[in-house]
Amino acid sequence: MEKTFLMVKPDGVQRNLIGELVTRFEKKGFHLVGAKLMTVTKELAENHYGEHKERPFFGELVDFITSGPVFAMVWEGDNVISTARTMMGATNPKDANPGTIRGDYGVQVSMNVIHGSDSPTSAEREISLFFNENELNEYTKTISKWV
Ligand code: IDP
Repeated sequence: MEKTFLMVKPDGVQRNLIGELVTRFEKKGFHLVGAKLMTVTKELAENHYGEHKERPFFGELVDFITSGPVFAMVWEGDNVISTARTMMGATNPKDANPGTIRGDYGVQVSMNVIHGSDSPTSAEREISLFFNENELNEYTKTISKWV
């Protein structure tokens, strides 16, 4: 079953949105496999956002993601990578549709509430950057056959 890495960014944690965001993915029917509140080190931030190293906002991005705790999660489900991206909305909250997470809760592109892997390759990479194998839980809910 497909897995993705989702992270409530420091602004989402500060604004008490963890529960709301977890609820959205739970109610959608996705399956929580791992979760933790953690502070991202500079090294982890630079690795995670490595593809943006040459962008002018890279320093600001690393400073922001390390500025306070994040809530890191692994979710499982059919097509979860792209469906979670749809639920998150466009990168810039200005362009994100109402009903999406960034459309409903974000204002600025630099503080856009949530991160989600954008492909199977990045999901695999990001899950292994943030979680050890023993932090991922394989279990079945009886409801799983209904969703
Ligand atoms: P994504 O988070 O929707 O996948 P990416 O293009 O991978 O978007 O960018 C990573 C993060 O970098 C974004 O979520 C956003 O917070 C930040 N970012 C993107 N563009 C800008 C910008 O122009 N200024 C400041 N931050 C930006």
